[in-house]
Amino acid sequence: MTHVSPVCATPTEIEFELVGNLARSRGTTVESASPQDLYQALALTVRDHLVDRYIRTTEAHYAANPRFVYYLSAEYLLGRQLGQNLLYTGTADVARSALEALGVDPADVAALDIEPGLGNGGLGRLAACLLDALATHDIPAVGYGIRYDFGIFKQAFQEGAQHERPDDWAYYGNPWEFPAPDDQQRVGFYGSTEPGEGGRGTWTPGEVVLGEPSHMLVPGYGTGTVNIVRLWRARAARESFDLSLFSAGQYGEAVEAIVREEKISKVLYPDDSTELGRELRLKQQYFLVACSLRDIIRRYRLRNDGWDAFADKVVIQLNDTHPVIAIPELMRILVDEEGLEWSKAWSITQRVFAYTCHTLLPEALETWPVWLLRRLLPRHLEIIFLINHLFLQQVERLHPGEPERLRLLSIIEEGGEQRVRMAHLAVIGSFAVNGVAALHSRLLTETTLRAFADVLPHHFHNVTNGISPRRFLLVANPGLTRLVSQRLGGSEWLRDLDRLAELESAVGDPDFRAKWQAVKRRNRQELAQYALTATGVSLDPDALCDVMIKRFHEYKRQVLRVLHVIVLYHRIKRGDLAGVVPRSIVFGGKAAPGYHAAKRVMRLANVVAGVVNADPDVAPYLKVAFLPDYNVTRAELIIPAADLSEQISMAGKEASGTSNMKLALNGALTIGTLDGANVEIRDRVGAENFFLFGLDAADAAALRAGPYNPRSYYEQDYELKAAIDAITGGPFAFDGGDILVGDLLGYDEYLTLADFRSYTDCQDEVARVWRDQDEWTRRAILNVARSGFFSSDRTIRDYCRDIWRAVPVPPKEA
Ligand code: 26W
Repeated sequence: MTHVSPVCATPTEIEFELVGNLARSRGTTVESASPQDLYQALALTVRDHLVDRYIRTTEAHYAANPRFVYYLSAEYLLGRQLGQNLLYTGTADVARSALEALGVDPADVAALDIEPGLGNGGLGRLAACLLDALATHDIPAVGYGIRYDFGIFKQAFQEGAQHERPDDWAYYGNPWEFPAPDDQQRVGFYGSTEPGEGGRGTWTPGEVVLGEPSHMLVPGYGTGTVNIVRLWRARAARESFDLSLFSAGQYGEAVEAIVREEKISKVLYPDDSTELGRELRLKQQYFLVACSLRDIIRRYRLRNDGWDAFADKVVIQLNDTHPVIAIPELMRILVDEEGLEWSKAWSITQRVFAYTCHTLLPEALETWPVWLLRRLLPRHLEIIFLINHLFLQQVERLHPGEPERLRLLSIIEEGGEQRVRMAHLAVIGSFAVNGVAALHSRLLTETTLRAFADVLPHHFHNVTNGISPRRFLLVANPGLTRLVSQRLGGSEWLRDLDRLAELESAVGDPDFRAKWQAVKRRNRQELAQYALTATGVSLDPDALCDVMIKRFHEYKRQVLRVLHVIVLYHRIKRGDLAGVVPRSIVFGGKAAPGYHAAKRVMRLANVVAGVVNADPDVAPYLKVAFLPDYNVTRAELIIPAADLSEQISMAGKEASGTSNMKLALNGALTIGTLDGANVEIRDRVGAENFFLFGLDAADAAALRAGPYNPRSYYEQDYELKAAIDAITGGPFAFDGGDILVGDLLGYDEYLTLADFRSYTDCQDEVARVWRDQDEWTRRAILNVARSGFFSSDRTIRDYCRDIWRAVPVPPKEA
């Protein structure tokens, strides 16, 4: 393993570079620089320290002509870049001193750093954590994505209801980005096809849009490797501006084509796990795929000829179904444009793609209407039909006379409007399919993709998700990072997270536990300060910090969390304090703008927060802070302060979860169901250090399948009844509360009421353990010590070994 020593820059050198960048790129001086000037100049200064490494990385890659991993993802949540890049280049301390010497508060500059919010939630942040680990382990890799002008909306609350504002994240420019207009691509849409021989065809698109790339640097930690993430932005061709219309005074019409074409990368779809099926979304997907495949081929051709080596030099990981149209696109390029035989092209294609599924929810499995594909991508539809036909023929030969099997496997969903099932296309067109946690991978083969597990048993893998310890410890939690480094002697553990196991011996050390508690308390204090300015809620830094941060979705059951908060409120009001400890309840998360049921839960959480926080009787015991606009930056503030991690989805619904890992690695104990990666977290940290409650996936599925009567739980549980009644008629009534309660009592799709008692009793156990701070701290330390497995480095090792067959190519030392 190479280890790169931090660059030898002194405060004076950094100051010199900064002042130089202020002059050359901003045309100003320290005296007259605006805060934005200082931020941009500092960003360029830090960036300069990565560029040498990037160039050396590309040289090493060129020389080795290695197998490359290409990660195709419609979403990336990279988080802020400044703090990370200062730490990765070892310039954090010198930069701070340099700014101070110039009379500038480093915090003011850091606060201006942008967060590219180019994703919705777990899937997007996972992509960023994987890129970080790829670079850290010197794996030749490029991430491909879309450079949305507007990222995930900014969230604010008005009377407790979510309001969405556009996120023009790069309004003042993005200093971390390198444009590469020379690598522009042309992407066709619509038009018509002509049939040819042997499965070949010719497509004449009716519209052509340009894709212009830029890239951001993805540095590895403790190594010289710097990879890139290449993001595509749609640009209209010059001819799209109609000068004659303009001259005739028809200004709007003159730019109509430009607006239409550039719309493709205008905005991220803010829908998490709900299928929308809009034409623009499919356009985005094909735009990403067409540009990226062309770029991959361009890169391949820099060192290789012909197609024989393609599948050895290229592996393309499809991040969920969003980029799956890449499969027919590669077939189209190989067969129609390159003139390869269908079977040869198919064998290359199948050896190039691998597919990760991130969900179990049926409504999140993308399907596209056949009519829409026929209109937008007519040639791709023909290819999909041919792929399907040949595949079903093969199945028919192996299992003759089983039409039901064919119906289940077919890429085309029949009955009603014909639709293309993108997950089926993904499985058939790739050499490996993986789920994102052990339970999820098993359930995929037993339920969602069961028919395929029968015919393609060797296709299926599990690769449990992981998180970057650099982002979520080094950057987010400097206090804990320092403490661990002191104990372990140096910071090498940040590249080898299994070494956290050495903390086990510290559990019995009262001095270490005291330091641990002091770090937590300081982090809670910082969170409290932020919560006060952002929401006006004052949190007690000594109270149990009880955190639920994730997208709002019914299956995640934020409503269960709120019901328990109401229970606590009622207990405190009636003086029943036996099971009560002071708690700060923290929520963070966005709901898809059109997802009304999730928005009602959000509204309820805010209504409860308002009542609870205004009541002096409960103030010593309970505060509720719903921090608006949850994003990576906010996560970095909340997670280090957390003591309790709420992972309470209905078992069998959460594919993996990753906030569960982030929180455990920051010393929070989990209260959770046996869902997603919770199962593996509990296996590793030990059942005695995990608060387990609720139905497991099998029991939940069985209960859901039979007659289920949520009302009986309501009628038989006094505290549950009181909590729900307080929403319909009591202090927590709000516009929409009746619908929420009606849903719960009438159908309760996610078995909230069935799990309520078990959850509430488990929370009593949480309170009991919290009273014994030494015991709590022991358990927290053990959670951290035993969570090394959840590093994205391990995830990358698994992918490299089981799926990608990729090996490190370290650059030469500087
Ligand atoms: C078609 C609309 C749509 C949009 C987003 C469908 C599906 C999605 C994603 C698959 C949703 C997502 O982010 N899934 C999450 O992926 C994480 C990373 O693997 C997991 O940890 C979460 O459990 C899973 O919900």
